[in-house]
Amino acid sequence: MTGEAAQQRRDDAGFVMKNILVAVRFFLHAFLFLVAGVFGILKVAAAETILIPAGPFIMGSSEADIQWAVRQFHSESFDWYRDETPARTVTLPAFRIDKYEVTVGDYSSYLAATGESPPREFNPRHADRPVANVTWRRAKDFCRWAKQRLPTEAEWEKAARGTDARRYPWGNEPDALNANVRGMGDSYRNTSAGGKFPEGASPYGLMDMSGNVWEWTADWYQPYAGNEYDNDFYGEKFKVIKGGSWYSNLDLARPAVRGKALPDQQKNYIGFRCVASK
Ligand SMILES: [Ca+2]
Ligand SMILES: [Ca+2]
Repeated sequence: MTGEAAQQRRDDAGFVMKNILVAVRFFLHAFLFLVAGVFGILKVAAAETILIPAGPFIMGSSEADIQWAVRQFHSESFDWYRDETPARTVTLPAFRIDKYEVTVGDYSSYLAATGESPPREFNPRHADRPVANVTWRRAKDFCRWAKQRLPTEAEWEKAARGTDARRYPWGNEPDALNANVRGMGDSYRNTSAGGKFPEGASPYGLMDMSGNVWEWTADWYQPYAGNEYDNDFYGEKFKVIKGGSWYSNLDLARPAVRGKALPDQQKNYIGFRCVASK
């Protein structure tokens, strides 16, 4: 073999080797991309949910409950609480509800997948904090994309209070250290990452049902069956929001409270979580 032929063969071998490496690298990248994509989808599709069993619970506030609230929070008027009455038994089929409020990270995945524009003040670096500044429609669209839906007011309240008519997710006492509410006593001036208040968990183990962000429900602000209170705000104008926020006091963080917001409102204290029928 001449020196030239040997050189040619080495060059050929090098060429083949280089092509194999390029192909391997290509397939490796394709594989990693696929894995990342699958996990990205799974991460959202598999947001941690909790089963709420079928059965009755007590929804709303009794006269004794609102008398307690007026005394406890030195409120000027019983009228603030009339829409929560009467307390009554509501029976629901089983459903699954998100353990946490929908986060900025969850919403980033949604934006990447759909090409929707981000809500106001959206900061992807706060991935584990609840997303806020979303209209009711946007919240609804997110839940549909995640193959879920917004909770009804009744579903939300049962998930928050359980079946024993307690005033808060954790019990009856208004403990300011169990939720991210107004002020820095709980260490957070604004929203906090989901699950920072394990002592404030609901009987089913849901996090941040009191405080952090108010949460959109599917329902219009309508009078409860048996509610005699004359209220101009009832009707198909406001959607009910639940749980109070980092901007609310502990009175508003009671799960029986019926907050209300216009469906197109975007507030830095309103977010949401999703449910699915069992
Ligand atoms: Ca706070
Ligand atoms: Ca909340």
